Amino acid sequence: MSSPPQSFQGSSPAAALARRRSQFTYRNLSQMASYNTSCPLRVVAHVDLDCFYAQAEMVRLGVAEDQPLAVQQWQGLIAVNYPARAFGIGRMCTATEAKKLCPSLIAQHVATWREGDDTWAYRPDAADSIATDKVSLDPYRLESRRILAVIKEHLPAHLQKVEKAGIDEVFLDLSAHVHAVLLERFPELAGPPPDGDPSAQLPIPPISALDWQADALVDLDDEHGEFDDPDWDDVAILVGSEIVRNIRAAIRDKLRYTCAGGIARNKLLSKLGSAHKKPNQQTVIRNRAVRHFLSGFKFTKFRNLGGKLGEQVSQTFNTESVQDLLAVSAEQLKLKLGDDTGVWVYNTMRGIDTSEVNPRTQIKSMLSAKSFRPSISTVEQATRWLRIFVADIFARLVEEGVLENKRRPKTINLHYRHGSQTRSRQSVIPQGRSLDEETLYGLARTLMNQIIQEGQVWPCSNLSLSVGGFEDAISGNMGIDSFLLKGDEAQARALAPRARLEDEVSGPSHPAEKRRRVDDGGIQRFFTKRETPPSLGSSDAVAKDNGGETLGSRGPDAESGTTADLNGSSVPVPDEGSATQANDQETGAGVHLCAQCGARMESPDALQSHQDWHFAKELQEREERGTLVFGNQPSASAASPQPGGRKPGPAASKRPGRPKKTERGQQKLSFG
Ligand code: TTP
Ligand code: CA
Ligand code: CA
Repeated sequence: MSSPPQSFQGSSPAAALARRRSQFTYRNLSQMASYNTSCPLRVVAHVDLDCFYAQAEMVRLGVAEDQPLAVQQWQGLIAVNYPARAFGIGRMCTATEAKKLCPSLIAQHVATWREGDDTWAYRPDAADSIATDKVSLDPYRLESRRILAVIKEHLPAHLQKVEKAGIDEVFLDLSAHVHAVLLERFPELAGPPPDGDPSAQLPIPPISALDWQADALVDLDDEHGEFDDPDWDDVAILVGSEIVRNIRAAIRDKLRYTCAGGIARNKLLSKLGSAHKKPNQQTVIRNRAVRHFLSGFKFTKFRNLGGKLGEQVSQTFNTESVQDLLAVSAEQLKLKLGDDTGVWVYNTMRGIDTSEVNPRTQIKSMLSAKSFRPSISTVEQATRWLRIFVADIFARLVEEGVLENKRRPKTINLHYRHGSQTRSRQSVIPQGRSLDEETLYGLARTLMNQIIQEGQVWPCSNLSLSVGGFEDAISGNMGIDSFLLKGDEAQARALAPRARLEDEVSGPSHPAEKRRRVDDGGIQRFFTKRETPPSLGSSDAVAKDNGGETLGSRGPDAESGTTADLNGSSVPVPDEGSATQANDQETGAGVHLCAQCGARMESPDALQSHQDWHFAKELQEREERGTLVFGNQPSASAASPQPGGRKPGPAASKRPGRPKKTERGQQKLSFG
């Protein structure tokens, strides 16, 4: 931090005279230190690992960097490294096709759980064992954790704000860190404002050119030129990009992973930035380049506009282009989309995003699941899978410190899918003695027996077991966010996860279970993050019982980011009745398009795996939305959002033209 500012060159006295004050104020500068999300000098970065699972396998196997490698799941590929991409291999290929394109390709199958084994393993026959194996993503979860640790190590402990936004990506709010660096490098900023007036403008930066090193710089808007003197926002973002470059180098040196970075003034832009140049590069989007950068995009590529909301906006205005939407006035947007959504879309098209980077470190819940293709039809089969789920979850609980009684879950939940119906049962995990695998298994069996006793449950197409409501076993506290709420709100916050789980119970109720409806205007609104875009439609945000079917909303109870089940058969596909849109468009050539991101898949299975992945990711996003509560505006919209692009289950996909049922409240729950 104390190194001289080599990246800056001195400004000519003439230029300095020409513009004596910065356009930013002392107040703006101090807003950086408090992570003010409207601060015009804010610096946010997004870091995303290159071809993550593929790199994890390369590191594990110690293969050369130029060796083509892909990660296989059953017959499909779920990650492809860049040397393999050069052969035209992508996620849409089958393993066989990929080998044809590149005979030297290493196609490494993911690790799997298998009945009878008490741990996951890399097995040579896994690809042919879809009926007996379940994918384990533990190896990637562990690597993800190591990478996160390196990132945190390389940021000052008291000036870091890190949000794990997925298994291979983080957002960093670097504002306070950059603020500290600025004060150190430019002592003229450290003094009090003239006359103590915080609205006074800062002196201009004593430099005329910035050295961006190897960063990709996005071109500037028309009215700006590269020779315009830099202002403090440019300097701040440059310091941010130095920090990101150092973090990337540390990840590379310590763990041998490469990643891409995006540095900009908010999450929306930094995420677009990291995707701009891959692999192993970082892109800077200066404030003066935002308009130009965004104008070339389809808005459906933006965070939160990839799913249902984006689709609705593009249908309403008959375009997907940012450029077109820029011509639409705020008034028109509000008229067509409602006030909140209209304003949100208006701002988003202009690169304005005041959503917070939310540090989340503690796991809230864990999920282990499998979709059966073909379905299973006996208690014995189901019980065997329960064993595997329990082993999977218990291993993760051990990592969470359950043996040392550091943290433990309070509830266990079993979801069961038969045709278009989902049933679920939950129970409380008895406290007071140490939790072991047999206890968990016993509870899971009891839940399963309750479901089976209802009759008409076979065949079963999906089973998923989750534990949630984690508590710190020592203090029993509810987490820092509870303390930031007052009275009733905190109470609601504490009760809500349970209320929602109960609400999911469908089918004839177990006599002991009291159904509880969560009122949209009450508890749910505290589950909304400020950043959540307003959504469309009615205000019923609760997954609703539908004559024996649930809507498949799992509530915010799936382990996020680090979930074991971000793919294929290990993730529950949503209920047929829950889909609000057709996600699988079969084209004439037998190509299957993912309606959510446009990816082309060559087989229904590949599409299924891909969409299961979207689904798991959305569960994770829902968890994010569901767990952050401080100081947020009440907005019922995303209280329990339904994943936007969820694919109907296999049964539904055989009937592509079938209209999907839309339940009250669903419309507004669905956006990417
Ligand atoms: P991504 O970050 O989307 O992709 P990637 O890291 O493989 O490649 P890139 O260099 O373009 O960032 O996803 C992270 C991991 O999530 C990926 O390595 C594997 C998994 N994944 C799936 O299992 N299925 C999917 O459909 C996608 C998109 C990702
Ligand atoms: Ca990635
Ligand atoms: Ca990613």
